[in-house]
Amino acid sequence: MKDIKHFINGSPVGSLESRWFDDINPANGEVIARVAEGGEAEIDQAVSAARAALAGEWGRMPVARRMELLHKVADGINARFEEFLQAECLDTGKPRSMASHIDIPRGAANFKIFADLVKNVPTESFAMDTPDGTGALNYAIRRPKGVIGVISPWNLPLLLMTWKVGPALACGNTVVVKPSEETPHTAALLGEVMNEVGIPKGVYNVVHGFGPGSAGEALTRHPGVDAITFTGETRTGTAIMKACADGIRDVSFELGGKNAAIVFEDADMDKAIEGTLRSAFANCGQVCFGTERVYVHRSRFDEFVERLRQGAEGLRMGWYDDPEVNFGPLISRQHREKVLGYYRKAEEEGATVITGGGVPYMGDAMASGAWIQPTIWTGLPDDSVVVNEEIFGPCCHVRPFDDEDEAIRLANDTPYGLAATFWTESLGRAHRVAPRLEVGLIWVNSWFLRDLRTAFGGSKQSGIGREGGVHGLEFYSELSNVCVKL
Ligand code: NAD
Ligand code: 6OD
Repeated sequence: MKDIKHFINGSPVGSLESRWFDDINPANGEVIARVAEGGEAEIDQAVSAARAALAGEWGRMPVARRMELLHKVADGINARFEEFLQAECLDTGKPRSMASHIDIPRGAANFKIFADLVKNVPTESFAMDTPDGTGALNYAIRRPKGVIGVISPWNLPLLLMTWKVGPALACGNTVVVKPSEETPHTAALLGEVMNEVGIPKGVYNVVHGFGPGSAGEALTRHPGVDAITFTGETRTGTAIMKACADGIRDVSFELGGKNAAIVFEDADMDKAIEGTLRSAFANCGQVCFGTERVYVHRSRFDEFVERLRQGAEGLRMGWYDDPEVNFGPLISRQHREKVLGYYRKAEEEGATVITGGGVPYMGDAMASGAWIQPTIWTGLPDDSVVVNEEIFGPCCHVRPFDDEDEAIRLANDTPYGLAATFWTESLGRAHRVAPRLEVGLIWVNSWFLRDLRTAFGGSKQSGIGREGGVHGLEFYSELSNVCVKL
């Protein structure tokens, strides 16, 4: 059995208290590795290493050299592309077609894009008058914030972890990463790449484990951590924010969503169907900005529901490396129990099940996996639990609307504010509707079309702050003003 260890100060480290947990392939329930569980002691070691690295070679490194090394990290991931791909697919069960187009290439790109960005971002300067007439010059400088704690989820493990590690290192910080307990593999592999390309020891550290009472909580409470960037559930974000109140440490949060799609009467229906199939069912519905509520103009409702049903029933489930497969399992049996609870709840609340609603037959080899059917409902009241709570599974509720104002009101009627997608062929409507949606990410006639230079994050209970492009620099660096009297 393979062991996955922590990565502290450039070396693999086993569990200090002999606590290990299983890494399970959700496609067949098999244990694929034994993972070291960290707690306060391992976090303390990792934070000490990260602080020492800040004060050492990394902290003194010329920016051009730092950026060169980060490019090498991206190249190092790409050089071991197949290994990262296998690791990600085994941890998550996700189809190879998805991981090879999104997870791994974007995971690598996060190092290059943010290195290039940081190198090219200007800071402000202001010449000012002084009473003695000589004047003064103000200019801003950016300094690293320090040791950044990175807590990441399991749905896009490498991508969402490097999405934080890339800009953190580009800004000159060091990191202690707590990857999701469900997907420890690629964070460990990245440690090997860091060593291969010559990133100094202690710059990138990984401690595996769980949240409360384990490595996650220990990281958020450690006084040597200057800020926490977290992607995960809104409830977890609340706990982390409380922990960070001690020491007034900054947080950046990308949290849950209950995202709406709107299909207007003038939509190109082929595109709307194709886009909604992806936004509701890609990655088995485990994408933070995925669609769980669909509002369709009444004149196109029946046509839309029928075509979406056909599309959902055409999805191909199976083992990740089958090129025909485009639908994997949920991340775990435990998560499947949660999602199936919502499937049952939908029926209790009076839903019409258009398709799915249960567990598929996958044959003996995958009988112990976390497989679930893609599911479409109609007919639920607006105040039902299923229409209001984030499920994070392959399911959506479709409801008709009669006019633009009603569609916008329904889309905004949620405590979340992460993403919305709408489909229209009217340019005027596109620009009229977009600013009225109370979310951080708006797609018109597309979904998951993401440029890493753009702002990413949610409003309301979907997050705090924006990462991506130059926006992440506000979190990953400290801006100081220098005033020079002339
Ligand atoms: P989660 O909140 O359960 O776990 C995320 C991470 O936090 C894991 O590493 C976990 O071990 C850790 N954690 C849990 N409790 C903790 C605590 N008290 N202190 C410190 N760390 C703790 O989320 P998940 O189940 O891994 O991911 C699914 C959720 O993530 C969904 O709600 C989804 O919407 C959200 N998500 C949001 C985005 C976004 O960009 N907004 C992206 C992906 C996923
Ligand atoms: O691709 C990205 O930039 C990104 N942040 C994706 C997030 C997906 C959430 O599940």
